[in-house]
Amino acid sequence: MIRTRIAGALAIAALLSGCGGGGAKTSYSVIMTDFSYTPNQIQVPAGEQITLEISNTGAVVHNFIIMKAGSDVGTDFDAADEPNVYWKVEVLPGGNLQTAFAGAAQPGEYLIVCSTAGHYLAGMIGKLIVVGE
Ligand SMILES: [Cu+2]
Repeated sequence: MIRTRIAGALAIAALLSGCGGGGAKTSYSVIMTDFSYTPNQIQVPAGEQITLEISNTGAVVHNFIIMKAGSDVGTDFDAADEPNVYWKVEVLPGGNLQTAFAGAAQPGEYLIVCSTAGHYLAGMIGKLIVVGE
């Protein structure tokens, strides 16, 4: 009887952990404020459609920008960084929207930044972690 219960618990644990990249999810709620992302790190499975609900509780416009693999923004985000943007969404103060993007097929870490002048410097930085199967 006890043995059966342990086996059952293990089976449930295996179901909850799913397969591949524990902690990776395909949908997130992200809150942007002056000047941070919560959470500031999201983990997604490679090659999946990712849905985001993004709200801006700050006083100014914020962006959620995913930079291309290996791209940095230097000292602050400027026009030279535009070609390295993989995906971008802008949310007005008090705004809230639901959106989706195609998760990168290539596992790795991608920089998330806000392009409003000075926000990167103020620490408005996040990380997208794409994990393989
Ligand atoms: Cu910002």
